[in-house]
Amino acid sequence: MSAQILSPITRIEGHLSIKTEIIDGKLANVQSCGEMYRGFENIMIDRHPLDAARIMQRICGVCHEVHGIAAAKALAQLYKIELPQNGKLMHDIILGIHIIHDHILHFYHLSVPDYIDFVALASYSGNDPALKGAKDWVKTVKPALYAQKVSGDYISEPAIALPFIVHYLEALELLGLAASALSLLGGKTPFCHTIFPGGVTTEITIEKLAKVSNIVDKLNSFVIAKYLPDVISIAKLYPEYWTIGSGYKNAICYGGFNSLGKLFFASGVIIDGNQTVFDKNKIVEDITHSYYQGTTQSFSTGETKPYYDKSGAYSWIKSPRYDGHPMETGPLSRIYVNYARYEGLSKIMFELKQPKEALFSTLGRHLARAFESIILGEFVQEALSSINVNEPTIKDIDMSSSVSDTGLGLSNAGRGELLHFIETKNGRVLRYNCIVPSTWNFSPKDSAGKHGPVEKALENTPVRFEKGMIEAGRVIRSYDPCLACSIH
Ligand code: NFE
Repeated sequence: MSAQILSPITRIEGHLSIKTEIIDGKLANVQSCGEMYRGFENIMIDRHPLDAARIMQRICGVCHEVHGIAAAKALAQLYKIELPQNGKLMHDIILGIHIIHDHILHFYHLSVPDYIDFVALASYSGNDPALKGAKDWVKTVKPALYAQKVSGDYISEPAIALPFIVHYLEALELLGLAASALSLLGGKTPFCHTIFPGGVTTEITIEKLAKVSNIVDKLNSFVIAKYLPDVISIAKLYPEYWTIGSGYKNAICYGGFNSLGKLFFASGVIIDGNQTVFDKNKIVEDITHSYYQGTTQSFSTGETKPYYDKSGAYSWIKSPRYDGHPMETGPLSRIYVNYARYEGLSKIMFELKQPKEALFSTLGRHLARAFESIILGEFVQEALSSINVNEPTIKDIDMSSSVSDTGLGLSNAGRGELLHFIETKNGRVLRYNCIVPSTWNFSPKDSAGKHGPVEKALENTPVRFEKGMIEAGRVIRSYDPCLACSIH
């Protein structure tokens, strides 16, 4: 069959199109195309380094805090400062709440509509005010929501579908609460303005901590009682997705959430099933098929020079590679690298009759995300109770320092591992580089002709419905794509 373009890919952040063929009923020759140029790294050039913690948050309206914190880490190294314990805890707490928020949003609002038919609402005749309200709203204000979806094997039996829709609505309320917790700690959200290299400028009081802890309790209860069981239900309803969307089975984790002084995420790398030690110097950005001048560059010397007419290029996303390998990153990569420590997860996999390796799949990514939400929820509560309100939350920086040096921030984000690198000369930025989770996942081919991770995961996906849109959509959205971030 001739090439076709799946576009727009909806319910994601930013602009992604997928070029593919369907050969023998399967997707083939897949290309992941990031469709716009942004240039945030170039915006930083010649600015004051501290601008990074503000400006780089604007890369994304979804994961703003994570860029603020990764920038803060790079700047802390640049200025050679050690954060006070409260500062370290606050960065991890903000990051943790943000990631739980993102995971709930991703599952209920961006992914459940791939599996559950919201038309089930039309047959609802009960008295639940939320469902009645949703039914009336959809019918009178947004009837298109009933009609506009790609063809597929959705579940529409009310007994199965309605609980998902109830949780979808509950999750909307919780996202508002999570955002208010982030505002209490971050000054506002999106774009928390209290995040600084030395910690946070937030005034911390017992009352504030209690309010945040109360919200985190609600998030944790929802995640344990509804989110995880709902993911398991989807897994039982669509077991074929344990093998669809597997990808390379390579994973990268930078480690993180160490502010409590004990191991949370250890760093590590899985290549072809073998675990090895993570070495940041093995990360490069290949730009052979990206619209930029050049071929391959190190994260510490590379540049971002747009070149739209470049022969062979098909995406504005670069291709990060680790020791030459395309790597998947995300909750799955963090959980997989640390799997030996998660008895609870191996029990779930045992009950689902799936081997650990099956986590590399469309369903595995959802399960890893739900599981990560549970362990991060526990972490955040412990971190909140470890804050000493009588101690400082920030270490000051000499803003007039004309530093000439480099700083590297290796951090975590909802969609995977995040790197910010800064180089300065006489107190001004010479070079800024970000390697972002969705850049790893949605990268185009490299100079060796190896597909990016999502391209690889889509290859051979069986197609039963129109253009393969629903099958491709499920695989793509299991990565929780953010194209705004991946291009930055
Ligand atoms: Ni725009 Fe982001 C996260 C970062 S992208 S959402 O999480 O960094 O992958």
